Amino acid sequence: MVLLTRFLLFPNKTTRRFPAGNKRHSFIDQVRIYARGGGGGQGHPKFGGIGGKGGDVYVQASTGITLKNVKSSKRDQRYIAGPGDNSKARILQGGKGRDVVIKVPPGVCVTDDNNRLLGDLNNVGEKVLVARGGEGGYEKNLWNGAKGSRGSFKLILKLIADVGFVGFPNAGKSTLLKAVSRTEPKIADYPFTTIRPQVGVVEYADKRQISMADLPGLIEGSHQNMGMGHRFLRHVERTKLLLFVIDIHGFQLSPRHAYRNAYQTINILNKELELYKSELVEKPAILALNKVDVEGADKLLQETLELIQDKSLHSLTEKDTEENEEHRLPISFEDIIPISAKHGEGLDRLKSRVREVIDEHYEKERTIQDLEVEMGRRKNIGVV
Ligand SMILES: Nc1nc2c(ncn2[C@@H]2O[C@H](COP(=O)(O)OP(=O)(O)OP(=O)(O)O)[C@@H](O)[C@H]2O)c(=O)[nH]1
Ligand SMILES: [Mg+2]
Repeated sequence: MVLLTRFLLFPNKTTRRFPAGNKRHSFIDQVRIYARGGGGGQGHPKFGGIGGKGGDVYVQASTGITLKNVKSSKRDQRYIAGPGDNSKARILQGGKGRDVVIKVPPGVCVTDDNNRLLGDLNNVGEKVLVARGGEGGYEKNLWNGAKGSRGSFKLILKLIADVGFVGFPNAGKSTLLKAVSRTEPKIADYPFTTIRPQVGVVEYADKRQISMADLPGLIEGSHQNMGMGHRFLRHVERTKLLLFVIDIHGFQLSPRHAYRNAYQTINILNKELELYKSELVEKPAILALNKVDVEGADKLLQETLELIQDKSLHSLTEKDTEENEEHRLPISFEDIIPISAKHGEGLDRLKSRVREVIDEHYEKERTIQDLEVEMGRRKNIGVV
């Protein structure tokens, strides 16, 4: 979809095509696997011996690994644990079958084929059981070891970063990441330059670090997976703060598409996030209005700020105003900051506000968690 759009939109700019061949797809954020627990060993009816349990298959978060490693380490992606040992006259209790542990990077969530979540592996060492080994043979199962459980599973990587950039293509997200961190993302004057998420780390004077994820541009219909929207939207799920990066001059995907002013792009992004997952609009958010250095920005800035402040005026896209109204859960921005990512204007303020908002939010979360723990403890005391 994205590929096609770019070819149609920029037929003449062949010199800066995407990287050749597989390189474009080298970022793998989803792998499908098949896992089967080992069968239980046979029991020994004569001596009452019990067969060993079959091995289990786990997925575990580890360091120094990517989903690409997982994908390339095994062509068929079938993970089968070892069978339990049969009970023998000399060793009545059969040994347990060999476990298989599939190592994945932190940030992976594991679902079954029906997209039911089995586990979120956010921290190194956490693991989830995907296929259980069968029971060993004993009297109740007539000494026959049971088969292990089996199934197909998806390992889906959701980026973990403190801040996620949300914006239309060409808004200046990558330029911003480059300006505030040491990352060197690709920047160009055409939409969909960023085709995979990239995380940069912003370091403050006191060495505090905050990670920021530059995400590919979203478009109208991203929530329905237009332009691979789901692949990109899911990466904002785990961020603590959304940073809307908006081109104050608006956006037009191509001459065939409608022009959207800055205010409209904010509303469309709001809607896309909400329709993808309504919890997303409850995340703390900051609005950065970019490209204030370009001529005409002052007037546009003033107009946009007025529109944002005048909540009764929802001048959305004419075509789907009703739909938007129906779904709208407006994001309330913690702050609105005019910036020029290219020339560094407003970036110090942006950086310090990002930090403050994260800290405020984190403090709040911790207090609630502390309270819950505290209450849990009290409850326990009551019960005991
Ligand atoms: N004048 C001006 N140009 C900017 C500013 N920020 C970004 N640009 C330009 O806008 C164009 C797009 O910038 P990118 O950083 O690639 O935009 P992006 O949001 O990452 O775009 P995608 O990756 O396609 O989603 C580039 O030509 C940048 O140089 C700014 O503050 N002022
Ligand atoms: Mg980009």
